[in-house]
Amino acid sequence: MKFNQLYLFAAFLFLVLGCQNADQPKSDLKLWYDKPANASAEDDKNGWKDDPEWLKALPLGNGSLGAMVFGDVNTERIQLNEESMWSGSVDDNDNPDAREAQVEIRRLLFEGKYKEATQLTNKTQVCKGAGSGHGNGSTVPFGCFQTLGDLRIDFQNEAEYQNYYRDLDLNTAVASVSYTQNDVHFKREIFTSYPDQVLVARFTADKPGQLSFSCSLDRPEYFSTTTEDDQLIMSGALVDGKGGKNLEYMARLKAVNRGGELAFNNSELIVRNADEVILLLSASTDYVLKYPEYKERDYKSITAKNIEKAAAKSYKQLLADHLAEYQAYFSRVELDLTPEEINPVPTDKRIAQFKESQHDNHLVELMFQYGRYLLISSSRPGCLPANLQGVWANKIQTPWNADYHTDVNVQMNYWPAEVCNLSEMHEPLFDLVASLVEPGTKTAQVQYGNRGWVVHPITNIWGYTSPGEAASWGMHTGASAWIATHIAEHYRFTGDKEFLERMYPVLKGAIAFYLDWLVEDPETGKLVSGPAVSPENTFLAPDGSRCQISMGPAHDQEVIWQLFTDFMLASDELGISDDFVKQTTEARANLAGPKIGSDGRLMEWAHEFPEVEPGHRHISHLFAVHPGEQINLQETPDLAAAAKKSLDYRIENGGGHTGWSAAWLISQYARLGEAEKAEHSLNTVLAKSTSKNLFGQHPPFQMDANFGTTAGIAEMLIQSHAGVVELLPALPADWPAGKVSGLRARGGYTVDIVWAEGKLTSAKINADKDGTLKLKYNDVVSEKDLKAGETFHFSL
Ligand code: FUC
Repeated sequence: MKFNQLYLFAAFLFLVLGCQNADQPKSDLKLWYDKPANASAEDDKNGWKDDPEWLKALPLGNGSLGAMVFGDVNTERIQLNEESMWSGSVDDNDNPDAREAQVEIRRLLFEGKYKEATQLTNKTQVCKGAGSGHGNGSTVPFGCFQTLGDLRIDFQNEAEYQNYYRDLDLNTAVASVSYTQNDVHFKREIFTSYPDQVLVARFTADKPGQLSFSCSLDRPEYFSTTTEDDQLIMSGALVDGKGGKNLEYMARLKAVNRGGELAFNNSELIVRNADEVILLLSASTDYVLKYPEYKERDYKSITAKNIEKAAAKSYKQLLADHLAEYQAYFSRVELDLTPEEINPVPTDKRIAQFKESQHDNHLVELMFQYGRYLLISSSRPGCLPANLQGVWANKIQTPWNADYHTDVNVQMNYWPAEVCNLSEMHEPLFDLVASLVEPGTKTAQVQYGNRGWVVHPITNIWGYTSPGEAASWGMHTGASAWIATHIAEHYRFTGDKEFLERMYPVLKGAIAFYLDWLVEDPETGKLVSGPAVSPENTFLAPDGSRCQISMGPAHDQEVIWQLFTDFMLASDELGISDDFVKQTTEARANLAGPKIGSDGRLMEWAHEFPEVEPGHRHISHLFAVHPGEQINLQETPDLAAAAKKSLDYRIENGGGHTGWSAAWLISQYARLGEAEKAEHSLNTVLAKSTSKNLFGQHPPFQMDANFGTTAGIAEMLIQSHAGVVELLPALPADWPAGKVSGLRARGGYTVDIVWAEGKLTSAKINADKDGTLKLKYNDVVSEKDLKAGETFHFSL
């Protein structure tokens, strides 16, 4: 059969099969490659530079266990993570000198003496001790999220191989590798199971007795291996940053073979001539701090029990239980941008081609779902939240310690959680916030003599809440307000009153801090926050000096406004109207609000200062546009127009140059109804800040860009922050037809949308509870009373 006949026949097949699979999950949600990642490449364990081969490996995760599969043929490498694998320890970094100097700093700032104030702030307000070690904290108490180690599988075989293929299927969260060698077809399937808390790797061949390999476990430091009960065990302890050891960990590997035999020595598990092998790996640590249910964690027996339980199941059962749990989350949302064709090249080539073409709608679908996949894989209920690298890190000194940066990064990680129908994945963030109340209360007291609790721009698994070690970024006092705004957001989407009641004291504690922190600006009489920074940004003071510290930076004013608004909503929903609520309401009314500068842009600081870096990556003074609600097209058109001017100016001056920053711009422009500009920022992330395995890039690798991109795409298709559910608020011309199902809207709605020729054709809106739906498309707003469970079919 000649090529074009073959091609026509294939197309015909695709058509028939395509149609048959109309209601099947989209089977093309795969990252795939025709070459392995090189498992023998050395990683730079302490350098911030990315390791190129690691960024070709494929990520798996069950929330606490992370794995990167290289798919190499003769030596496979599965790089491993366990979410609590942190060096460091609980430490006191609160600075008792801060309180006294505060009044003086504020006086200097109100008098416009920014240089003197910045100097005094650097002297008296920053944390005591090493803080985060300027992002290199692996050997100081702050610590660092590190690799658990590597599972290396050596096949002692150098023969040529053909038909190589590897992929990660987002529908199943299974990575697979296959190739032919010496006329034998080999296959590997690997996944991390949440129900069974193990990594599962199955090795098969299409001829009997072909599987022979040795397995070893290692890491760059502080480990030993042994064998016990026919299992290979790696264990050790990490440094506490005070000259001793703290966190203890263990990884345990078991092989279940069919045919052939197993052998052991102290550092290897050896398989000979097996027909099939299932490797099971479990890992745990003695970390308890953030796990409310644990006082003591017997990590050794946890690993043993997980292995025992998993080994009692067949591979089929292990896979079925994994799929049932994983797909219950993943399959809730589908996006179809009706791509003309799916570019039939490996994913790394597609991302390279996108740099030129800037057009690949299926790649946009893939990136959208990949963000959902990564959130499910790095943030399951009961686990620690996704950190700067989700749950994946191959180093000892990970950039910025892979901590939780609270001046945009950890918040961005959770922007997709609600709108992309993964509300349960938000829970680890709330556990983190709740766990910061106790140390944050001490910081509020020691640093500022204030009630309530406070955190600054960085935290870790040891409860760090002190400022950072430099004023320029460390004095972000708006961080606790920002992270606490996720509480009301979760409530707006879920209507979960029990959750709101449980988190109300946490909200109230955050408010209490700001009611004590805010002071009246002698010039305006308005309440302002400070000394504070506009995260990590620098201005030129009237005397020409480069400063960061001021009173009333727009960002702080906006996040505090949002927090007060959230608290007023929560109090109203819970029927609480006490004096404290009254004080909060009055304080909100008296807050200094957003202002428009003489150039028509939204002001970043309370005064018009020339910017040192007009294209700065942070756009913190636009928090009120996104993710906040204080500025929006409907209620504050002038401020929205000024915000758009600020965004355009940022981009004209090189803004959006980090993955997360460009990802944020997608949502910002979408909120301002700027579809083409939102898409342009999306294309910037894909073209400039995306690795071969589609991991986001700061550079180095940083996962917030993935989560911000997924949330940005959703923000282009649906919005509900301004009291209406708006359909297709920022639909670019490049997406003329498509459909999306399962997105969520505030008020408790699940929404499906279909469009063609750039216009809405129909929508289905299902209501969680009784209420009045306000639906907006273009400028038309329609209202509909719906009962709980009722679905409203809307069409034009
Ligand atoms: C903040 C950002 C950086 C980086 C770091 C993790 O400091 O300003 O760009 O994302 O967090």
